[in-house]
Amino acid sequence: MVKVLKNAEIFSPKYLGKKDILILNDKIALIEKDINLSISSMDIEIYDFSGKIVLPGFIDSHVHISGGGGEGGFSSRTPEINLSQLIRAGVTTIVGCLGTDGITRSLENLYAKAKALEEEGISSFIYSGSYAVPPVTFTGSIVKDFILIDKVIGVGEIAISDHRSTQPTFEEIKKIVSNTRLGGLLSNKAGVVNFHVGSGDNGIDYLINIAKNTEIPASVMYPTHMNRNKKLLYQGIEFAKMGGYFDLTTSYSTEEGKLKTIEFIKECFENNIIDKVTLSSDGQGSLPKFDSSGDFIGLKIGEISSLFEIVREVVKKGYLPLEEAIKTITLNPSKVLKLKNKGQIEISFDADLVILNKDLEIESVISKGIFLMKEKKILKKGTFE
Ligand code: FWO
Ligand code: ZN
Repeated sequence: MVKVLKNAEIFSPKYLGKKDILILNDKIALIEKDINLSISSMDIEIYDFSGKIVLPGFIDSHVHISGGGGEGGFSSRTPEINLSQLIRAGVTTIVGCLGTDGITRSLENLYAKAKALEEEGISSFIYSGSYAVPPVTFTGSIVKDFILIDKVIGVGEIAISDHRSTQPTFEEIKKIVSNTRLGGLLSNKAGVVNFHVGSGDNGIDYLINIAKNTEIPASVMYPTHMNRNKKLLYQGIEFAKMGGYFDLTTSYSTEEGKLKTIEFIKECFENNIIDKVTLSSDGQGSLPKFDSSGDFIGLKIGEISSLFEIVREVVKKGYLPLEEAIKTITLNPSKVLKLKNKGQIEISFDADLVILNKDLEIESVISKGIFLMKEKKILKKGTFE
């Protein structure tokens, strides 16, 4: 299967100018001006993308693909994600996770959903564990999970500084981080702990302590929801300066929350640490609200569409140039998660591409060389959609 995408403005994320892209099966084979193949025996699909922008397919490192929620009782358990939601959001690679409810949500079910999404055409990975410590695992051991379960690339989302956590001790957290480090090395995978950071005063103190006082590199620890408040953002910037990455959640329950996230991304750029920042959607996760006495007052659901929505707003406001802003959902997560062949428009990389129109709206999506959406029309639906 051979495709030539012609005349698009390419952001790899680095701006490559207007070039053609040759796709052979599921890989990017050539990026050059005026690619002309005259092998008549082959049926070559040629697409003219003049006036369009091509980006690497988006990587969302924190999605409750098999559902989440539950903080408001059984009827507040959120539904699993559908393939078309992912496609419309331009997400071609996801990492699935469990959250608050690691009891009625099983790792086996998370794994099956990740396999289903892979069968339906995108690239999927999962975190072992859930909020709780000790973490739920497939095999009874974090290290074994990395070695035996191919899709396991990390452990998460492990909750700290949150009333819904198991109030883990520093020793317990050190054990999880060290086992994850070892598991990642032995299985030749990222080996990161995706930490759910709540609004508690201690923030990511544990992580900064581990990075400062043990042999474990900061890059093993990957805290998310770091845009929950200003104090956390500044801890994240401190952590990035120690070599760590940190993640901001794009789903929001209020307009003011959305604007805060956009301002925080600008602040990261101005602090010259945007290369250590990723965005993730928390799609299908719950966004619960509790009152001052800790009583549940309601919840909304995370939207995977917020991932690029936030990036688009940051660019439209002129806070970051497109090639810098899209790093947060392509190149940067591919580095944290050590996803070879993902996150860039490069020769021999997977042909995962998002095509935007001039107004930066997602028009077409290609995953592993296959069109899943063309001119806003979904070409591949989930089995039961
Ligand atoms: C965040 C996922 C939160 C689930 O703090 O952690 O609750 O298990 O589905 N969501 N608990 C949302 C904020 C970052 C806005 C989760 C949720
Ligand atoms: Zn979370």
